[in-house]
Amino acid sequence: MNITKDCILKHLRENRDQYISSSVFCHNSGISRAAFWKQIQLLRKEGYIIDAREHLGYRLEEEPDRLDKQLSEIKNIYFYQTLESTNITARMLAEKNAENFSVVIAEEQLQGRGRLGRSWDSPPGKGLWFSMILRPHMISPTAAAPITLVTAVALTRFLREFCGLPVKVKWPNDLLLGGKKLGGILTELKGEPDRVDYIIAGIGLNVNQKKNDFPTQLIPLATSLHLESVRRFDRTELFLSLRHELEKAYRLFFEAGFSPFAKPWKEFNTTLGQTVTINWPGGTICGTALDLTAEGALLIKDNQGQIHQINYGEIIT
Ligand code: BT5
Repeated sequence: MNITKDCILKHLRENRDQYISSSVFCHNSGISRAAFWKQIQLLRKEGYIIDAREHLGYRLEEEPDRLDKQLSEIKNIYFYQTLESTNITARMLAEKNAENFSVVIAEEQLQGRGRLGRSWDSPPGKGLWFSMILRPHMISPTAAAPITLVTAVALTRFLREFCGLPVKVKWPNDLLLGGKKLGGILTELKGEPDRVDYIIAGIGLNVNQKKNDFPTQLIPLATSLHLESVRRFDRTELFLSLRHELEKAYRLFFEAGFSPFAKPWKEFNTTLGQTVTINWPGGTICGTALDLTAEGALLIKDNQGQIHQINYGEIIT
């Protein structure tokens, strides 16, 4: 605990609408100007926006958004400040028999992962980065394959209904808003050929980022709920609602299969009807995305008129 920093923060908070004089504060508290300045820098590093004006002093403009620490008191929620990747920690916990529907959430990921070795930008205080552990009873990996689409439907439906935003899904794992990437899903599975041991459903959702919070190369590609709505979202509340919706969707999927999700997926998707190039385990295929089967496979009609059923893969154009 840093008492000097906490005292400065308290003083800034108590005088939120005005500038505080560093010389008066230093005189009253007996700390040096250099120490004061160092603590201001530390607070800024933690995400506090503090304006400094010559002759006026310092004013607190914005506090960092933090996930509520009380999350860690909720059963089956594993809350961390910083992790390499919530999917990695979830897998470790799954190996140690963590319960079905346990969730690992981190304020920040240092090596957030996308698919195929790509990375996922996961700064603190801006988004939701979490992974749910699923332990379906007696289901084969093939039957579990549409879990990414189920996740996309549950997230999209919730964001549409409760945030009023026209979120869309791009096969198989992208959430789009205003044509840019709002979120992504990374599903990993451990099992035998005939039986799933556990599934890790990793979800990354951009929530309160402003444009310049994204790395330069992502600015033209990525968006957040805030950027598309000008609202700021309470990430703790959003996370708890999403967790509830996801759990409900997974229960239905493991009970009834993919068919209840096919209709909403078709309603939300941007893929059907498009000419696409897809990399899949059978190679690369160009054609038109015709339909989604009741089992969640994508039907592609290639340029020779042959129809292919694709369960896994990725659209490259
Ligand atoms: C994904 O991969 O979209 C899956 C992302 C899953 C992230 C979650 S966070 C919690 C859990 N723990 C993890 O370690 N991961 C999961 P993919 O389709 O491969 O997309 C990756 C590409 O998206 C990158 O190559 C970038 O171009 C772009 N990207 C990276 N970070 C982004 C962000 N924050 N917002 C939008 N696009 C991003």
